[in-house]
Amino acid sequence: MLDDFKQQLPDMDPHETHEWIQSLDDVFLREGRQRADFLLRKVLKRARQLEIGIPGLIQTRYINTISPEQEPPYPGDEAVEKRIRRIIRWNAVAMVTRANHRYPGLGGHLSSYASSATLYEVGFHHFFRGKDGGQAGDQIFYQGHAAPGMYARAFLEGRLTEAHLDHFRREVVPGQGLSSYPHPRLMPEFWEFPTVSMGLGPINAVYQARFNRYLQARGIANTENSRVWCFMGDGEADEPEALGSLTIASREQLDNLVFVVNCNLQRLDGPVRGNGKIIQELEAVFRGTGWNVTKVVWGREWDALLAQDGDGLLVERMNETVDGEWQRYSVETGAYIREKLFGTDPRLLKIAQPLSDGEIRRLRRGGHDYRKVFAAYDAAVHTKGVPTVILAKTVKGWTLGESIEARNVTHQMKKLTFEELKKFRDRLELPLSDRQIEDEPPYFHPGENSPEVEYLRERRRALGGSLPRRVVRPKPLPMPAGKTFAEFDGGTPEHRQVSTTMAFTRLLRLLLADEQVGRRVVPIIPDEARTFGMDPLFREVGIYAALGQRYEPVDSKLILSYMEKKDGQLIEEGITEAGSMASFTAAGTAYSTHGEPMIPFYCLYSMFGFQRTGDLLWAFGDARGRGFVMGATAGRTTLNGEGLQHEDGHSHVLASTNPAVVAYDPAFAYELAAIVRDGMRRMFVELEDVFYYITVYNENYQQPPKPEGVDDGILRGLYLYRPASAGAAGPRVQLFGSGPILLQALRAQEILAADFGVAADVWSATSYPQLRDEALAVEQWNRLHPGEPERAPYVTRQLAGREGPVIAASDYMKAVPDMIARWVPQPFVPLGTDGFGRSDTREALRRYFQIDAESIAVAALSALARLGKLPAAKAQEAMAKFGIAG
Ligand SMILES: Cc1ncc(C[n+]2csc(CCOP(=O)(O)OP(=O)(O)O)c2C)c(N)n1
Ligand SMILES: [Mg+2]
Repeated sequence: MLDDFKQQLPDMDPHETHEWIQSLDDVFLREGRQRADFLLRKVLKRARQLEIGIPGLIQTRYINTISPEQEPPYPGDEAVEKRIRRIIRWNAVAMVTRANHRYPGLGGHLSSYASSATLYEVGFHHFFRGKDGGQAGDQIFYQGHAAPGMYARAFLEGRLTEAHLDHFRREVVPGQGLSSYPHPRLMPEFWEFPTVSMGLGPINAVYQARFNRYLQARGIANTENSRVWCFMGDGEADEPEALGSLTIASREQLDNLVFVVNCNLQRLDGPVRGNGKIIQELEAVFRGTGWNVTKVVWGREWDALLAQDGDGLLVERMNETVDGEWQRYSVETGAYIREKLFGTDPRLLKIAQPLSDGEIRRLRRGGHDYRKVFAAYDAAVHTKGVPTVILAKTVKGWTLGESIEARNVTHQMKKLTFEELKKFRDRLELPLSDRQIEDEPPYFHPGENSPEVEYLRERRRALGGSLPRRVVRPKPLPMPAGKTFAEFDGGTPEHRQVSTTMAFTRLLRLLLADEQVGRRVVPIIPDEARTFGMDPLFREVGIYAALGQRYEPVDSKLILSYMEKKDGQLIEEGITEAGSMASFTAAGTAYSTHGEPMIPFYCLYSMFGFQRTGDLLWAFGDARGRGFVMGATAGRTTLNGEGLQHEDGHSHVLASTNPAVVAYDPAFAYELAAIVRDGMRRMFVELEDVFYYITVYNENYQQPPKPEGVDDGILRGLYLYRPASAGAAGPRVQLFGSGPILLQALRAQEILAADFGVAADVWSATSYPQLRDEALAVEQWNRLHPGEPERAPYVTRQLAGREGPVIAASDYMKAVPDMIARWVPQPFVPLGTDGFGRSDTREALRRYFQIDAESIAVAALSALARLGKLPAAKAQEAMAKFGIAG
């Protein structure tokens, strides 16, 4: 108890101390708790002014942080802005209602935007900077479910037509549809940041603000005039990603970041914190992590009431009233509110007395009062050294009428009835007749030359152009010098055994040193650099650190000491795959956000990529991010000692579900180099919106030299690496191997030849997903061209005329080689690592999963026996010889 006030200093003057405490006791006894509380807060405030260093309270009272006398004058034309808001509100509702009227089941949301319209409109009119004249402007993360409001605004501005609005959620016709939520993949000239998967907007926003600083510090882009605005829901704050990375923003002093939390007290099913107070809870979290917090709880109508609250009773009542009750007040009459909120004390009733029931009902919440919102934004953009969060209290479904406003079903409402529309129209004072809205609500546009449209356009012109808007200013990069990749083509000498992870690290170092593109390379590592042998980079390129290095590192005497610096190139994220993904996203989209292509290499434990942060990787694909994800320590048996939670045998299955991914599982350093080179070409020269997933392993072996003419096969996903020796007799098989398991296939080739007289051709399968994609495309072509000669997929052509069954072994699940099974003309036997991993030696694990050389040989013999090309006894003999149980 009271530990936070503990201190070990001796009391220099106990008498004086006693006097202070005595005075407090007196106040408490004579004047009560409220007065004591008031005085203490005053004293604490004075202490702050004197910079005594008392930490701030993490929770303040349930009132606006900015008091009325501190509010700046409102700079806009309030009447015109009000009409603009009303028109946008109407059209957002009209769009969703028409869509669901015509096509029941299309869906859409009315209430999220209805509660946040003012929050956005104040931003659009007075704060959000656009992208005209080649500027990056602000980066704005819109709440996904508020998208209808953004379309309605773009319509008023003349950027979208009625035809566009009438294709809300009907996107199959190219160029016409409007996507349900912010999806750059679907509307590449409109949306920039995918947000609708709750929590991803906030975490990506934090790292976006951080990456803006990185670009600035490294002299790549001037991002001083970019501010990141993140709009999120109060329910969204439940997601771990939403609040999990707040400390980085305060630690790195990201005053270029503003969060706006739309606290309508409701999520999808019901209240966010019915028994508590979400605003107070969030305030404590944000203040506790060092953010500047501005609460916008009450609209201006409350100011006069609070001004009379000399006893602090009203504030106390506000403090103790839980959110479930506030929500209730939103749907109740003024009389009810008078009785329940003010009726607890005659003094409170007296404060409310001059107000009619109607006026009590119309006491607005802060987030609906543009003056309060403006004051909060204005304070935020003038705050230095810390990020700001604005907690704005609103009503979900505000203005939509009694049956929707603040009801628990509000989130699910997809259309308004005729009666509701009439009331809505009246409330918005729009000149639409009953007849006009009878069938379905028309869109309302006041005309090209109306004061509303002119005002809105003028404001956007002054702030640098319309938003939301995504701009790509194509800037192809030159290819890295040929020598960067050539080194890997020679292989390593026999005594030099290296893993593909080591080869990759070498390649990354060469790329970083490359004159053409080196400075654009962004290595991103979640506290795993030493595991991957990348620690030399700490010194070579430095670790990005907003504050530089304020200490002498423990290893400063070593050549490769830990080096943080303000313009460091490597991003060492610490243990956060989600944060690393968010950095990867900011870097991988910098080509559009800032017009500066960056080449991120995100190096992670492959188990903790698609599995742990699959949704962020999905959003990366949506955002059209470009870059390399390097799944290190790959393979369920190659990473052998780490057991069930580390040994990855399925990331390639998960990766194959992301349409933007180009995935490879190379065996040799020269393959890796060819793949990275091609990735550079496709993403940064040809500007394709794809990203690469490449697995690299930690098994050391001699890296062979590159055979002639295999580049095409490496990239397509399969090539013949080592055919059976010329003139080999006996039955034949085809062995596929990927990653280090290719070495097992090669050893199986020797076993089969030496012990069983079977000739095996060995292929390197660098990418089953690539083979599959091509085959699917060919298959579709054949389906749609029934009159033309059938085409054969690459994999089928490669295997045409080859003899014997195909045994495909992988350190991944059988589902990975199985991706091509349909197009393999021969009998196909996938071998893989299905099931949970476990720890043991590599040899034991590979035997256990039946992907070692002996198991591959047995699989080959068994398949030959089934084909009648060998007696079954041969396979049984092999099983007995190798101790493989039946
Ligand atoms: C990861 C994820 N889970 C669930 C959903 C489904 N969902 C959409 S909106 C919503 C409620 C949003 O509530 P809140 O964040 O408070 O936003 P509001 O609409 O109230 O502004 C939910 C659960 C989602 N979009 N993303
Ligand atoms: Mg909400």
